[in-house]
Amino acid sequence: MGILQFFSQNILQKPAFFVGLIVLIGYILLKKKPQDIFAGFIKATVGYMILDVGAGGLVTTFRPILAALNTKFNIGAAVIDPYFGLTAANTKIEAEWPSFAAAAATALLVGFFFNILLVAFRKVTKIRTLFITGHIMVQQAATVALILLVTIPAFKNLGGLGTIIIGLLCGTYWAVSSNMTVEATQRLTGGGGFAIGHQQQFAIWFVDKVAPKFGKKEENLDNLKLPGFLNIFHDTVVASATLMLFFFGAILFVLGPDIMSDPKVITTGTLYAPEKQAFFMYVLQTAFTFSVYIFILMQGVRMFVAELTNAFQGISAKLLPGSFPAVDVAASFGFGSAAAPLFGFATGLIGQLITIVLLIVFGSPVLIITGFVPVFFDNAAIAVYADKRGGWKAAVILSFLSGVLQVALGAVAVSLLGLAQFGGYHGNIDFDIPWVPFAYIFQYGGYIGLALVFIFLLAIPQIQFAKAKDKEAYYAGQLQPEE
Ligand code: ASC
Repeated sequence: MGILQFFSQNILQKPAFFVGLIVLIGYILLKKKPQDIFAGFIKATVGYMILDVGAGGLVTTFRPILAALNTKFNIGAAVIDPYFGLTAANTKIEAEWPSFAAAAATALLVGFFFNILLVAFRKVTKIRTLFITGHIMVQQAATVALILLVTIPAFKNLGGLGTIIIGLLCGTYWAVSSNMTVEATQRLTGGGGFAIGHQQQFAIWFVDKVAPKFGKKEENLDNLKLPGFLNIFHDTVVASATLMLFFFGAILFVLGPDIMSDPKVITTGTLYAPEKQAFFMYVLQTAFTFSVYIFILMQGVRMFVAELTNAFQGISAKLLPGSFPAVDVAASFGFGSAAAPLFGFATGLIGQLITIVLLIVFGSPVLIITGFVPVFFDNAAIAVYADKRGGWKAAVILSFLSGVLQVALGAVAVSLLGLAQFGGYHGNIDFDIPWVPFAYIFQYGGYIGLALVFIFLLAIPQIQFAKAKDKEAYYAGQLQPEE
C-alpha cells in the first residue's frame, strides 16, 4: 500500500515525472548510453512541465473574463475545455461528495494498471494499446467520477469500492478507445508504431471509416490551392492570436473597462489598470497572452512526445510485448496534409460559433463558450484523419459536424451534470460521444446501465478482431490485406 501510495502521489499524479519515468525505463531497456538516458528523462520531464505552464497560463488568463461575465450578465457560462472541466469537476466533487475528493487520483492508478492488465492478456482481450497521456488521464478520471456521482445517486455510498469502479471504467475506456485508433493511425503515419490516447479516439475511428464516403483522398488539402493571403494562418501564433483577438476582444469590449478593473470581480489574472494603460491595449495584451501560452504548451508537448515515442519501443519490446503507446493527438499533426490542422480548427470553430448563436436564439439556459483545447486539437485531428481518407471535402464536413456536436452536447452535459455555476465542462469530442450517451445510460439504467457500458466497451476489440481476416496482422498493428 505504501509503495502504491508513493507511486500514485509522486509519479502518477505528477504526470511530468510519470512520463519521465517511462522514458527512463524505455531507454534503459533499449540499452541506450547513460548520458542519453539522462537527457531523455530530462527532456520528457521538463517538456511536460512546460506543457503545465502553458495550460496553467491559459486558465489564469481566462478566469477573470469568466468571473466578469458571471457578474455582468449573471449567466452560467460554461467553457467547454478540459482544464476548465477539470477544475469544475473537482470543485463540484469537493463541495458535494467530499469523501470522493481523492477518488480521481486513485482511479488514475487503478485505471492505468487495469490497462496494463488488459494488454498483458491481449490474446483474450484483443487490446494492443497502453494509454500513457498522463495529463489527459487526470482530466478524464475527474470527469468520469463526476458523471457517475451525478447520474447514479447511490454511487456515493460505495466509498472505496466506488473509487475502484471509477478506475476500472476509466482503464477500460483508455484501453478500448486507444485500441480503436491503431489502424487509422498506422494508415496515416505509414506504420508510425503509435496509437492515439487522448480525447478523440471514437471520433478518429469514425472519421477513418466514413471519410471515404464524403470525398476522394486524391483531392486532399495539399493539392488544394488556397487564396494566398490565408497562408499567414499556417503559423500557429498568427492563427491563434487572430482568433483570440476576435473572440475575446469582442467579449472584453462588451464587458468594458469598469468591470475589468474591479478588484472584487477580478481576483485572479491581470486586473485592468485604467491609469496605466488604454483599454484597447489591455484587450490586445490579454488576447495575445492566450497565444503566448498556446505556443508554450505546444512546445512542451513536442518535447515530451518525441522522447516518449522513441522510449516506448523499449517497453513494447521487453516489458509489455506487442504493445503500442497511445500518445497525445498532437503527434498525428506531423503527418498527412500540412494545412489540415488549421483547416480543421477553422471549420470546427465555425461549426461551434453557429451552434452557440443557435443556443442563444433558442433561449438555452446555459451559454457555451468556446474553449481552445477542444476546438483546436479535436477538430485539427479530425481534419488530419479525414483529409487522409476522403480529401478536403471530408475534412470540412466532419470537422464542422464535430464543432456542432461539441457545443450542442456540451450544453446537454452542462445541464445534466449541473456544471453551469462551476464554469466548465470537459468538452472534448469523446466526452460528447460516447460519454454523454453513457451518462444517460447510467442515469436511466443505474448499475445495470453501468454494466452495459462495460460490456459494450469490452466487446469493441472483440468485434475488431473478429472482423480482421489476418489475425497476425491485427496483433502486429498492420493493416489488413484489403486495406
Ligand atoms: C488536451 C489537453 C491538452 C492538449 C494537449 C495537446 O486535451 O488537455 O493540454 O490537449 O494534450 O497536445
